[in-house]
Amino acid sequence: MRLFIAALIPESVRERLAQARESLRRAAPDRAVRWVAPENYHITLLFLGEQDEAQIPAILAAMESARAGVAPFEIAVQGLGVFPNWNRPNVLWAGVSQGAQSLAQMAGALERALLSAPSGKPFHPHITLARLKTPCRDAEGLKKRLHDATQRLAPAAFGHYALESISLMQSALTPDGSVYTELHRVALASGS
Ligand code: 2AM
Repeated sequence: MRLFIAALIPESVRERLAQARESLRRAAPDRAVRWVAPENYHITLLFLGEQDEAQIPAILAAMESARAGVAPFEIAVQGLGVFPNWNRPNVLWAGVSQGAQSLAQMAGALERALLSAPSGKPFHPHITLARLKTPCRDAEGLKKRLHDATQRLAPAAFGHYALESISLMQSALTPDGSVYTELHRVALASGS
């Protein structure tokens, strides 16, 4: 089974992101842009990839230890950008302007506990809104339309919420795209 650990997003933030998605989609209605369905929005803490079901207890234990000492904290979702950069946009994302440090602390602890070879890549908490297939026809035009549309949405504040748990998620690949299911939820350590 294909697994990842994520911080989920409440309905209020999801709705505001979905509104932005619609205005971006109108600005760049290209087939080269694969829009993520709003019900799938999340912040990935660690992608685990294909895992045996027998690994789940060890993964839950790592989640328990990563949340130790992390009380529920505020996450503000704000800003739009692309990975790796506007010359070669592959992923269009919404960013995190508050709470990034606590997310990074948990992501680091999960990576140390669960990956034999840490990626070494810096952790950039984000919500993927779309994936771009480039090169595509009129790639320059697409980049410009998307760039201008994201600039128009600035400062692009999508709301904030208290993160109270982290979730073990399963990703099933289907012809219609990925379907995510929450398998387990681990509460943050309230009061510590
Ligand atoms: P992304 O949002 O930046 O694309 C489920 O696939 C989640 O795991 C996605 O949010 C995805 O991040 C993240 N992820 C990280 N590395 C991945 C990989 N190698 N393959 C698929 N998803 C990955």
